[in-house]
Amino acid sequence: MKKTAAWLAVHALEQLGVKYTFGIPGVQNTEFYDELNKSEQIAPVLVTHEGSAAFIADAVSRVSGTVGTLAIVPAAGLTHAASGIAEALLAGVPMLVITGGIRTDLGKRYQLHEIDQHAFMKPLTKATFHVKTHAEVVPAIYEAYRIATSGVPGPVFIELPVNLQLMPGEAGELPAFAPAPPPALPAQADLARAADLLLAAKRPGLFVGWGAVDAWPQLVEIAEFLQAPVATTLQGQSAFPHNHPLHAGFSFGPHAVPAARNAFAECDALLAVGTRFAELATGSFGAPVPENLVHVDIDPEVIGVNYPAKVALAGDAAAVLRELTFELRARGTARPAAVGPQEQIRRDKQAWREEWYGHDAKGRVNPARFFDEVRKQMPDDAIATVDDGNHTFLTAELFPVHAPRALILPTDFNCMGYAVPAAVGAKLSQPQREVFSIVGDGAFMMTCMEILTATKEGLGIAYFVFHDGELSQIAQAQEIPYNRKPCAVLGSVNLEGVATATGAAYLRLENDETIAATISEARRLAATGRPVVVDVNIDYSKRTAFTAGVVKTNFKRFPLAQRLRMVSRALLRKVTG
Ligand SMILES: Cc1ncc(C[n+]2csc(CCOP(=O)(O)OP(=O)(O)O)c2C)c(N)n1
Ligand SMILES: [Mg+2]
Repeated sequence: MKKTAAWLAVHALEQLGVKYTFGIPGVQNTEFYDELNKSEQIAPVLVTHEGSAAFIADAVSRVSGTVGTLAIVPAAGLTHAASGIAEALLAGVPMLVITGGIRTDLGKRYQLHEIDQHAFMKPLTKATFHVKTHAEVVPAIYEAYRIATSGVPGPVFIELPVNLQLMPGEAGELPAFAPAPPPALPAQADLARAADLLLAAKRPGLFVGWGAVDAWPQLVEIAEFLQAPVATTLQGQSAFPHNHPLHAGFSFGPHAVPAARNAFAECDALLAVGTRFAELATGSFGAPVPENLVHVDIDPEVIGVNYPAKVALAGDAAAVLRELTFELRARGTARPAAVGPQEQIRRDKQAWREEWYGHDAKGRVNPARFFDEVRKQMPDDAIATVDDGNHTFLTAELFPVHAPRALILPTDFNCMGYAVPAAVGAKLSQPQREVFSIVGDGAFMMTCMEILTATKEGLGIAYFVFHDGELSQIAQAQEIPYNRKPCAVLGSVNLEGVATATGAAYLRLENDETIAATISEARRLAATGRPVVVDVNIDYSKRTAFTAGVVKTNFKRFPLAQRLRMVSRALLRKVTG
């Protein structure tokens, strides 16, 4: 069969169930765009910046389980998109990155957008494909999809040279898509050892990451069987229901909220599922991980890297947990709730709430009152996209997540600018669900023009911008050691102007009095299919447990001489102003 590579690529994407591509056309992919435009299944969506396109595609993958796809120009589009591609790589999020490519039939150098894209993409993707013939197009895209979705999912890059897109060539018989086989289960003996170890523990605990996000029922069953408290990673917040009596909080240890700190204080065996024990998840490696560690992950390479595991269980989270539950049940009956930490967790959570409610927000918006009202009004399955900053940890400590994949955010790559475009991807792929963002003013400025895409697509998204005028997460880290905060105070941005420029509605949330009415008005406006910018006069004067704890963990780790140097510099600056 003679076809162009543009036709073949669209055919392959259709077979894979792709519904949208995100990007900006250029001379080396207009043919691809023309075929996308012809497709009845796929809608190519124009963005304002390819960096946003990658965050949008990431969100599509995270909330829908399908694979977000980029259609971008080589080199310039790809370097713009790189931040979102890297975020997806470190977050284990599948993505297809398709660029045009320079001509392979001219024998000329210094073509437009000519760089070695594959060298550039190598550390940011799981694999790269440079298609050289028409017959390779469909198999390459199928293989890219299999790689993107199997093991730890991640982005895969495909370059389609413009000459192949333009001119038809012999593609041969088109193959049918065959998915990758499911991963193997761990050995029965290892499952048995894990069960014995967990049952022998007095205070077993569960620590769950994004890798366990599709294993809710299995996690709930094991947690209840063992009466074990459950802490999540930052990315894995939606891997366990926060309204379950065994949910303790984000992470555990000195940087966690009191419920999680106390529930894990005497933890003598940990079942960790779908987490790599990365820096953010562990509060800069301050979490007291017990020696008796059962580590479940789809990637055997991550098991035991930061903390040695007594039992390594490689495999899919839900499947491994099903087998493990079977082993546990074979050894006896579930522990009664009365012996577990439920009552302590309930009391600690309530006291934490009261402490926050007692905090004087000085005429601004109290974060706890704000998040409680959001939770009260939003349906359980509403999707929150969050960015990176102080607002991230406030959300993690104060906003209860009630559905799997219902809260997404940048974590290990930790790229600001995620939340605004991610909400576009979330709402496009889940139009029946409410979508809102919690975004810092600094992060908002990075990608706020993408609201235009939301307006153009008729996407009702409530953007709650925490407007404190600072890069607060960094300013807080500067204040104590340096007694000054260079480059962390933002220029005063007119958010109403941004809303007007992008076609969004605008609301100001001034203080605690109007929280309920403003959130409800934002939801009403969003329901009309229009984005809304809510300018939140947030109070940041109370530190998060995370920031306070991580500062201590890192400080304690310094050698004495360095600690003294830092303290004396801070004191000197305090005295001398
Ligand atoms: C692309 C990028 N640049 C810089 C940083 C460093 N950084 C992390 S949090 C933060 C502050 C974010 O400020 P804002 O969005 O206003 O949120 P706030 O902390 O005020 O809630 C900065 C600068 C980053 N993570 N990503
Ligand atoms: Mg800020």
